[in-house]
Amino acid sequence: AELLTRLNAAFNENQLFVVYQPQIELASGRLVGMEALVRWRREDGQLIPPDTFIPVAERSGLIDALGEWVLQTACHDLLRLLRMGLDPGRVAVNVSVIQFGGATFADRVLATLERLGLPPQRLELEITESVAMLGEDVVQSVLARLRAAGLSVAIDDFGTGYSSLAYLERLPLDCLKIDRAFVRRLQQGDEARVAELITQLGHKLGLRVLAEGVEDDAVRQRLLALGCHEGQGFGIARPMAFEPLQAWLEARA
Ligand code: G
Ligand code: G
Ligand code: MN
Ligand code: NA
Repeated sequence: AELLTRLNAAFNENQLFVVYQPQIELASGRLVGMEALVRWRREDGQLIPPDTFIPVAERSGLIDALGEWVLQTACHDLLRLLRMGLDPGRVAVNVSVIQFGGATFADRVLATLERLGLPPQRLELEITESVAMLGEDVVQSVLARLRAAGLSVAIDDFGTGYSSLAYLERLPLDCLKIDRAFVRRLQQGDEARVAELITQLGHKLGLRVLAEGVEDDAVRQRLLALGCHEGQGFGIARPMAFEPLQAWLEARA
């Protein structure tokens, strides 16, 4: 409860900000997108990790406003970059299960894009398996509606949740994100079997496969050999605030 009070205050006092981590096509190195990640810096300078405060926001209902703010911020920042002549591809925004509960979620996402004049193809939503697992008609119809409008949908942290594979065929999806726990094993020169299996599963289902936690070039090469399409991680670029991201994009242009 104390954390929630502070989070509410932080939200109202603009102590939250969004950083962006580039996502590339592994074969070519071409930038295809960036993931928006929320950050909380307290007045004393300390960073609170989202793993700590997102669950609190989810339990309290603050996640609706917070998630909406992240989405708006991410779309605004993308538009600013495009107006500077910088093209980061799409922006991928994490969406919590709770946000899907609101019947107006899809409307508000589409209204935001329209108001900013951003093509829906510029936005990807990352949902976790637990969201997908709801498997409810609601989730399915929200995703279908957004995809019909041109958005893409990624399953985040794939392979770590309490998931059944059944929803993979039911839900309209575009991308599987291999959790970095499986990618880390490639780095240790260890078993590649789970990462390989997820990649093949993605191929079978006609989905893009994006690996998280690509920390060096050796891992990138191993993922490429497995047939994984895209990646993000410290070995490519760290999550960056707007100005460093702008500089990073300018240096590549
Ligand atoms: O950036 P970091 O690795 O610390 O993120 C930790 C977790 O927090 C990740 O699983 C990520 O999906 C989640 N997260 C980051 N930003 C957001 C956000 O804006 N909304 C939601 N729902 N989750 C987020
Ligand atoms: O949404 P998701 O749970 O995937 O959040 C991504 C998180 O992973 C971010 O908080 C980001 O800071 C972190 N991250 C990104 N790249 C790497 C990496 O290469 N290694 C590790 N250990 N963490 C990473
Ligand atoms: Mn994510
Ligand atoms: Na993840």
